Parts: sequence; C-alpha cells; structure tokens
Amino acid sequence: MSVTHVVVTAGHVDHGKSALIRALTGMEPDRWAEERRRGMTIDLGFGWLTLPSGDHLAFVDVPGHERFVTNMLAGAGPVPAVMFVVAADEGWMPQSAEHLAVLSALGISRGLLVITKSDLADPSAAMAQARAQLAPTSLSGIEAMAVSAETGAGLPELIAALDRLCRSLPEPDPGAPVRLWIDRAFSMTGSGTVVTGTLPAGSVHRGDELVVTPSMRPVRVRELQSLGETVQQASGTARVALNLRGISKDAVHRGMALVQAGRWTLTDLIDVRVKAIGQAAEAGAGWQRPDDSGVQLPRNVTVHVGSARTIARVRPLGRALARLSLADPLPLHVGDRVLLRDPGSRNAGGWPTVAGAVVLDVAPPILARRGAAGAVARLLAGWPDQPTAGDLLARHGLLRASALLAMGIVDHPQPVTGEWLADPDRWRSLSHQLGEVLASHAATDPLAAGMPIEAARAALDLPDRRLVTALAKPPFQVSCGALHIAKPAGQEAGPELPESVLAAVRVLRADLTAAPFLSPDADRLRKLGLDPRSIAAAVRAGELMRISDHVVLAPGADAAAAAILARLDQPFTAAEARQALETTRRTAIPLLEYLDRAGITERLADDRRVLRGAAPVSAGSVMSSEPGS
Ligand SMILES: Nc1nc2c(ncn2[C@@H]2O[C@H](COP(=O)(O)OP(=O)(O)OP(=O)(O)O)[C@@H](O)[C@H]2O)c(=O)[nH]1
Ligand SMILES: [Mg+2]
Repeated sequence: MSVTHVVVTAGHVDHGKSALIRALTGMEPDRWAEERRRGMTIDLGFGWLTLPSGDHLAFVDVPGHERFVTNMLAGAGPVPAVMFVVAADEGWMPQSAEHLAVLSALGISRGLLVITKSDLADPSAAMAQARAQLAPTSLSGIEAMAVSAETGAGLPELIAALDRLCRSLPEPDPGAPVRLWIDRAFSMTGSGTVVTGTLPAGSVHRGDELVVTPSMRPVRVRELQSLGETVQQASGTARVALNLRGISKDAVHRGMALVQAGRWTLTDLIDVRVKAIGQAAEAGAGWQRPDDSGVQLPRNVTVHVGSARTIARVRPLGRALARLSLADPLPLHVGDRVLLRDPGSRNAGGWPTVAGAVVLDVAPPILARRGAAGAVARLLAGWPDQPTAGDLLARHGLLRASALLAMGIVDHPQPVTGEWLADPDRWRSLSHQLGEVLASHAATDPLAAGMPIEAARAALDLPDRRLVTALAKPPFQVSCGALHIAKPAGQEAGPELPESVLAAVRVLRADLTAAPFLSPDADRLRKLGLDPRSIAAAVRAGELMRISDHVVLAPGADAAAAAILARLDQPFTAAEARQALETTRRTAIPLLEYLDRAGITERLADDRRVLRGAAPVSAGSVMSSEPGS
C-alpha cells in the first residue's frame, strides 16, 4: 500500500502559493468562484500528486491574507510539514512573518523554503532574507530552492525535494488514538453528511464508530475516501473524507473533531507551559523564550489547536506557566501543542501576537487556597513537555487507568486495585491515615466491631471502597465489611492495656516494622490518640521500648541497631550511624546515647563511637595506635 503525506503551504498574500499547487498537481486549490474571481485564496484548498517514489503527497493550501489567518491556522494545525513560499520580487512581507510565527509556535520543524516567481526577479536577495528570518525558528536550516510556477523552472527539483522531505518525515503510529479535526463539512445528495480533515496518526476504517466533539455523539463511518478514491481504511498522515451516518450536516462544522471513544479528555480547563513567543507581525522581529522575557499573558487569549479555535481566560501560575479556562471544551492529551493569540492588541506592542504552549495537564485540580498557584508552578516547573504517568500520579495521587489513557498515557504502573493507580507517596500516607482513623475509631467506640469500610472510605475521602480494602494490609484486617486492627501473629498483648491503646500501639508497631529506627513524632502520636500516660503503659506492658523522653521504638530495637552498627567501619561517626540506621538525627542521637548507657557502644574522645567488643578497623583512627584496644 502506498504512503500518503500531507504538507501545508504558508506565505504572504499573492506570493504564488496556489499557483504552485496548480503547477505541481494540475488541480485547482481555489475551490470557490469568489476566490477565482478575486484571484485570492479565502478558505483552505487541496490538491495532490504522486511523487517519483510512488508515495502520495496531498497539499493543504492556505490563504495568505491577514484577514483569513484563522483559516490558515485551521489548515496548518494538524499538518506535520510546510512548503513556505516567498515571492522573489517582493521578498519577506508581514504575513510571511506571521505565518512563520504560527508555524514555529506550533513547533513545526520540517519543510521546504520555496522562492517563487523567479521569472520576475533574481531570487537570491529574497532567498537570503527568508533564510535569515527562518534561522532563529523551528524551521531553521530547511532545504531551500528557487522556482517559477509561470515558466516551470525549478519544478522538477522542487518535486524531488518534496519527495526527500516526505520520506524523511517520522512515520506516525497507525495504532495511535484517532483525532480527526474537521476542516470542512458538507452534505452530498445521495450520501448525506461528509466531513474532511487531515488525519495526523492512527487509522480509520469503514464501519468504525467515532464520537463527535464536543457533543460526544456517536457516528458511524459509512464510507471513506482518501485523495478522491474510496478506500476501506486510511492511516495517518492522510487527507480523508468521511461519509457519516447518524448526524445531520448542520450538527458538524470546522473545529469539531471525530475521536475514538475513551482515548481523549474533553476538557475546558488546562495547565500549559508557554514555549515560545513570536512578535509575528513586525517583520524582522526575533524570538524570545518566555522565561527570559518576563512577558505577561493577556487576560484572555484565543486558543488554536487542530482546526479548533476558542477563547480562554488566563490565570498566570508562574513564569511561563498558566491555567486556561476554555470557553468551549476540546479533546486533548497532555503533551499537545496549542497556539495562543491575543485577540485584542494586534501588533500593539507589549504582548506579542502569538505564542506556542504545551498542555501539561488536561484535568488540573481546582486551585482552592490562596497561594495555591505558587505551589502548582513549583510542581509543574519540574515536568517535561510530555508528562509521564509518574508526573500525573504525583499530582493527582489516585487515577483510574482509563482516565490516564484519555489523557494520552498508555504506559502506567501496576494498579493498586481494579483499575486504580496510586502515587507511591500518596499511598503510603493514606496507609498512615488509615491507621490514625482506625485508632481514633477504636478509642471513641471501643465496643464497636471494627470500623465499617464505608466509614473509613468517607474519612479518607477516597473515591472507591475497594481502595480501602486494598489499603488494609496487616495489621489492618477486613472482615464482615468492617476494618479491624489485628494483633500481630504470635504476640499476645498485655491484658492490662485498654483496647483503644492496644489498637493504636499495633498501628505504631506496623510503622516500626516498615522503618524500625524512625520513632513516631508528636503529631503521629497525637493523631493515634497516644498521650504520655498511654505510652508509659505500653512501655510497662513491653509493647514499646523507651529510648528517651521523646523517642520510642519497638522492643528489641537496641539489639537490631547493634547488629547494623557492627557492620560499620569502627569507630563511626553519628552521621554514619544515622545513615546506616536509615533514620533522622531526632532518633539517631538519643538512640546512640541509649546504646552508650547500655554499654553496647562506647563514645570516644573524638565523639566517634565503637561497638564494645568490636575491634577498630579504620587505619587513620586515633585509637588504632593502641594494639588490641
Ligand atoms: N510571473 C509569475 N507570476 C506568478 C507566479 N506564481 C504566481 N504568480 C501570479 O501571482 C498572483 C498570485 O498568485 P496566487 O497563487 O494566487 O498567490 P497566493 O499566494 O495563492 O495568494 P493568496 O492565496 O491570496 O495568499 C497570480 O496572479 C499568479 O498568476 C510565478 O511564478 N511567476
Ligand atoms: Mg492562494
């Protein structure tokens, strides 16, 4: 099967874009009588040819006039490569600059620079000028040539260059989720509603069911055409026309998309990183990274993505980061590239005309507190342009695999239960919270037979009861729809401790099993309902070991510490001991002092310690000169 590529034209009004398409394809891109009468492209046009390699190349021809730049954007949005046209006789002009700013903001980096009308003027000046303009943009260094649509000079070389360009383009994934931005919708007698668009990736088959955004109405592909031929299926990149069953012509228009159900997030709230800002309409203006510029986004921007356009309210989050509230919901993935334009002050200075941005989150949490924006900015500043499952889970804590898939993330970690994915830190802290909730439940209602799972779900504010069950690892236990704190196996707790204290102590012991030398802090003790009196009772009952006034560990922690310290080079510093015991100074210092008092370690004159009975091995040690010490 032959491969299809799609290239979009760009360039100032009247510079000869449509004439080139006509000369290359023999097709008329100016579809409207009005366009042909005025000799000017108003809306998108199309034409295609077969390249020498046998691949097919479809062109999307855009208008150059500034009044129709939104049509240009609808055409360029989903296309991966450009044929940038500059007339030899006029050279670089304002819409050359504006189109370049748009392409660069969209991140388009593949294409050809074509200096046309070479029959009217020597192309070398325009060529040098255009190359200089492209140099600081994403299109820097693309292949360039001079042609004439009038005489045909240079056209064979142009076709060869297009062939090379097309074969060098990355091959889109035919299994990628389908999102076809509609650029035309019309009805045809006998076949009903037809929509056309550029399919950037993925595959559409005859008979497929897709949904129309934003209504999410299902439609069926009755018939499929690509480059004028009826086909059974088409894979991106391709120009396609779909004959749809299940929708009237009036219900579809440019800017809507046909998407694969479940694979896109329809959202009206996104967090974005502004990538590049171009002062487009000022010919010759350079590009800035938003980080260096301190440029403020305006209060409202027009957002363009694919063939869609909507207004958005901007909430700045921090340098180069913003939250956009979209007037119309769009089907998006994280990592999508969008274009921002200022609808108000065109060319007025201050805010430049266009900016490119990447979508970092398509379902951002609501910013409730004051100052929340700063925290979000610090978090998002560390994210790559293509966020991963780990990034998104770190922010959201818990996500369903299906929600992540709709955000555009296929690879994800093992679910904690069902299709629930959890951030490891969040999961640990939920497990801690569960202990606290259960201990306080046991304290307030000692006679209750455990805590109902639904009550625990509500207390932890979890979206699904199955998450509570998944969290219930020992010492927590589920039976008869309720959660209990079980006695550790083989350990019969001292009968003199009240049940509420026992429950809390068991949670503490579970903490200490996971991290034996991290003594619970005051906050943890308070949340578990353990006051100094109940801690003292637990110590008397042999359930806890008191190391100092504020440090308690599990019984046997002293021997366990000694075993670990014996593996260190002797003598060792407090810092080395702290590291080996995987603890903090708050526990390490009292623990070492405890071991000194117990005669397990000995503190030396230089503040280092040796394990009693362990021979010093460090050659540089002050003590090592005394043999046999
Ligand atoms: N002499 C000469 N004239 C050309 C050439 N290419 C285009 N023209 C003429 O330039 C005028 C504009 O050409 P178009 O192809 O319509 O220009 P365009 O870039 O498509 O214009 P818009 O779509 O309105 O932006 C027409 O009168 C063409 O006949 C060329 O290579 N040589
Ligand atoms: Mg034209």
